[in-house]
Amino acid sequence: MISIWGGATSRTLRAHWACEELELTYTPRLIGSRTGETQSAEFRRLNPKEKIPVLCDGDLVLSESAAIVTYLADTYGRGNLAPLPFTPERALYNQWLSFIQMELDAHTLYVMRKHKDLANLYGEAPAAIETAIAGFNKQIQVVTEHLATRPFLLGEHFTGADIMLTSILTWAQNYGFDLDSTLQTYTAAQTARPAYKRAAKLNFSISAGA
Ligand SMILES: N[C@@H](CCC(=O)N[C@@H](CS)C(=O)NCC(=O)O)C(=O)O
Repeated sequence: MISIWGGATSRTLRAHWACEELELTYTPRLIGSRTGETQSAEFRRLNPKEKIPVLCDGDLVLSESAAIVTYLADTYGRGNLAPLPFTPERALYNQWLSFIQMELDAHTLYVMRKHKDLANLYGEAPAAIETAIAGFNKQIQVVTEHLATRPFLLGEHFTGADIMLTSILTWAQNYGFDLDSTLQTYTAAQTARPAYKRAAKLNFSISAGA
């Protein structure tokens, strides 16, 4: 039996969305960030990092949104939501996932989140925010150019890499980034998917803490 812990954030949405694309039966455990729920003894036993999302599937306990999306794709999609391992396509999938997590999430949007929305916790850092905005604007151009000639990151098929990227693009839109028309069209197409809509409805049915 699969359960997904966490809700209300772009990262937890990724896990719910992968489950919905694969039409899996799963139990959502909708705890929010900064509500104190990630510090409960029960949750800390699953993830001592005190971070969501976390997937439990039988004896497996897995954190990190990209790892969860890829595990679900490999285990239940079997080539459907991620290219098969040991192929060049899989290498490119890995490349996009690393790029998205580092260059579009951790080094840029998450820096803005920490030092703007969560400045009460992490402190004000205007110079870091400025660098993060410039970094995002530079790196996202690579994605724009890539998507100008194909519908999905991996070409003709929707994969977990598109789940990861779309969660970044909607996050960027919420932060006021002016996305180019290629990215707007791409985001509109992915967020129109029935699985996205089901996942977003569930994921955002709770709020994050203040
Ligand atoms: N690299 C991790 C990041 C996870 C993360 O930072 N999650 C935040 C919410 S988006 C969290 O759990 N914060 C804990 C808390 O604030 O209580 C992933 O992609 O899953």
